[in-house]
Amino acid sequence: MATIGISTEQHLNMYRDMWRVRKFELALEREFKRGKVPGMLHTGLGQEATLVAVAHSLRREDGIFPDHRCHGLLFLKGTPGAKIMAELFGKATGVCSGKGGSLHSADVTVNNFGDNAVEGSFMVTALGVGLGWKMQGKDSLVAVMVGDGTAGRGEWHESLNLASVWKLPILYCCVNNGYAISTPVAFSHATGDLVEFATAYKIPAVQVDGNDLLAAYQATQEAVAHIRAGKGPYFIEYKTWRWQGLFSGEFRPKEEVQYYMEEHEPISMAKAYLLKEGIVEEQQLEAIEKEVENEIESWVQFAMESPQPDPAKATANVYVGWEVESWQ
Ligand SMILES: Cc1ncc(C[n+]2csc(CCOP(=O)(O)OP(=O)(O)O)c2C)c(N)n1
Ligand SMILES: [Mg+2]
Repeated sequence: MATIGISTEQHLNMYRDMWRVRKFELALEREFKRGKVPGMLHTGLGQEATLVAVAHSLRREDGIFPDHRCHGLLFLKGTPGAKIMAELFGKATGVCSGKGGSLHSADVTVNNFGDNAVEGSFMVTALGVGLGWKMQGKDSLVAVMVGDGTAGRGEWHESLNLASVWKLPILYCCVNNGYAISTPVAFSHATGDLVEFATAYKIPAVQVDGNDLLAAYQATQEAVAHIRAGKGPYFIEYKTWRWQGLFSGEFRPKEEVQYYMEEHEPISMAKAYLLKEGIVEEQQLEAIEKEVENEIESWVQFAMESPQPDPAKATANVYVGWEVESWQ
């Protein structure tokens, strides 16, 4: 049985990928607390439906600029998951030889152009990629993953403006999880509905429930079709919620926490839909969850057993003109 033009296989693939993102982040958080993952950790927990909707709407040759909650998107884009896990562990087998970590991992083989610790800065870099591809006549697009907090940055506005003027193939994926660190969206922006910024710059824009997998997927599909037809950029505001604060401790009202973690939790919502529509049996979904558990733990195992990077290669691939080694 298929709904909104989605085959049963596609439903199951998306469901599986939501679990992959969830279990990847849970395993990472566990190992972070054990001191195995260096640096800071921001997870995409709670935002799985948005990440999967975007990943399943892109082709391998499309570009991504992932933000700090997009570990899941890094492997859903095509980089082997074990190499992403190893990268976050800072190991030599990581996709950037352990030098990129969470915030600077890139993989040009799948057109993942990497994150940047300066929020919003890659929004202008994305203009360059989009302009280049447009000039070359490619029908690829570049997806930019940005949080709500980034809407206060100058680059946000410069990027939306020029993308609109030049009709660039950019998909703005605004992940509005309600807070930047602990500041509610409406406290720091002129509007709490960030689509309004895009509309002001004459970019087609929609707001969608980012915890509702099918709603998010359908909106992303429409956006992608618009961009591939050469009509210029598109902006989607995915309304979602992150499980994690930026630091330990809960600052949000307990009713809100309960709502998003129990009643409006993306994986339970997807599961309820699949069962209600009779698309799959419950045992099939349970089997998927178990398979994913094993897959993710094998990535953790790989990362644990991998060697630390060679200090002699610390500067390789970091500065132009210095020793160059292959990333692969
Ligand atoms: C220019 C800049 N200012 C501040 C920071 C520190 N910082 C890291 S994450 C973050 C909050 C970002 O909020 P949002 O974009 O809503 O993303 P979320 O963490 O909620 O997913 C801030 C302020 C930064 N990385 N870059
Ligand atoms: Mg936010």
